[in-house]
Amino acid sequence: MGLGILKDGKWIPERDQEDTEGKFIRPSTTFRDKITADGSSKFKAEPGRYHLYISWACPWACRTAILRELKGLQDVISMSVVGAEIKDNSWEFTDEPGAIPDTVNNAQYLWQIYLKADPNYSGRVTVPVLWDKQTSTIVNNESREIIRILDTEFNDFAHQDVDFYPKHLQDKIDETIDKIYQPINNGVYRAGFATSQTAYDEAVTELFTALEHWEKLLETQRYLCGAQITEADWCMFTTLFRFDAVYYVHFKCNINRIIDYPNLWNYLKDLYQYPGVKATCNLDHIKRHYYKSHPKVNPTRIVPKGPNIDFEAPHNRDTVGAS
Ligand SMILES: N[C@@H](CCC(=O)N[C@@H](CS)C(=O)NCC(=O)O)C(=O)O
Repeated sequence: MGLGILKDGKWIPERDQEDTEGKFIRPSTTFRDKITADGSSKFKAEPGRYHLYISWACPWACRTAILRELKGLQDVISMSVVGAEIKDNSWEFTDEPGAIPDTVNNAQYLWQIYLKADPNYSGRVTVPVLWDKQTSTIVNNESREIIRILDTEFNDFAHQDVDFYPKHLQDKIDETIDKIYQPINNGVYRAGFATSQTAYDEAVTELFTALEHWEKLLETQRYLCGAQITEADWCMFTTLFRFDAVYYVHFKCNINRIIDYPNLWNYLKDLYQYPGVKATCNLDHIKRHYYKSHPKVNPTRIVPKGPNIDFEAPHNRDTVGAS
């Protein structure tokens, strides 16, 4: 059993690994439309029109759940949550704790949603998915674009004072999201899914070089782009939150743990304790997903008991960068 794929509208339970010389290459996503506040795209921001499909396990999907929560869009954009494990039919709607069934399309498997949007679809079936109930299609399945849509286009229906993409920091936020993507967000996957020593060595070295860089920077500023919390921090958060419980062991990212870096660890607790974030953090789904869904990486599919990590412990970040 491995990860499946849709080919010309047909579900194939096992796909060839996308790799070259043992390197994991993440293919780009295919639904890239935008929702706009003024309706200048075909998709106008309206309450009740859109639905978000996520997994609590997935760091990309959880970014979008965080933005939905923190912008106060829970009653504006509805949401389904798939079960933790990827099996022969990939992401599935189940009745396990934490999952939320698909009441919009009544699908059993996420690939059915992709086929509803495009009956001949070929490609990976990934979360997150932003769905338009009005035209019955997928608007977008790229987390970075979905968070931007939620952050900037739904302001008529969102908390008024919450903006993670403030005008004066926009270039810096985009640069930072770019900068952490390859070495950190995707870096843990490049290390974990590498099938050659060289590819693994390269990924893990880049990952820890990047972590050291941010560790140093966070000595003097509270957040990645300065004193203000932004989208870039939420992009970093979902990777750091999974790190010690999953990536350190399962993906062999074991040079250091996040709790070994004083600034990154306090920063992680700071973000976790931001009001609303906890509701999007489900370590049970996270651990079961990773350890049970990648039999090539963990053939016994045993889920480790630990580690115990106290994300509620006090942090020192309110004093950092205060002049
Ligand atoms: N670039 C995408 C990546 C999404 C992605 O790869 N999601 C993973 C879960 S962590 C997935 O659904 N994988 C299923 C598969 O590859 O078949 C994004 O940021 O939204």
